[in-house]
Amino acid sequence: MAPDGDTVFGKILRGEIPCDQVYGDDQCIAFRDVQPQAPVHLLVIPREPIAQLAEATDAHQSLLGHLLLVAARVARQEGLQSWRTVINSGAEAGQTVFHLHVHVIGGRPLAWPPG
Ligand code: DGP
Repeated sequence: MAPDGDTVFGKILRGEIPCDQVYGDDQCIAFRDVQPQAPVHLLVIPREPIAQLAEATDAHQSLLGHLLLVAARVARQEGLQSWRTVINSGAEAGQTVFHLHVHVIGGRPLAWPPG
């Protein structure tokens, strides 16, 4: 994360770097992950720059629900009937971009538990 809290996803939201966007509304956008881990790998991000799920508060309850509903919407839009939603919170959990995001991963069999 940059010192001012900006991230690559902030740059995407401001249109400063391109993305393959598949959905957008007043609260969030969804776009294809640049390093896909499966045939379908989308990211749903809030327009509000919450750094990680650990920093979300009760004030974000509606937004967090909206992100999950959009995740399901874009998964179905991609033709998926089964998929995985993942939110990494914190570096040890694998979070690398500190702007809250929901991964939507599918299009192949997925093993469990994850590594
Ligand atoms: P995480 O490890 O949970 O923080 O996931 C971050 C994801 O963001 C990772 O799967 C790669 C993706 N990503 C990083 N930079 C970019 C970018 O510039 N564009 C897009 N589309 N995805 C990115």
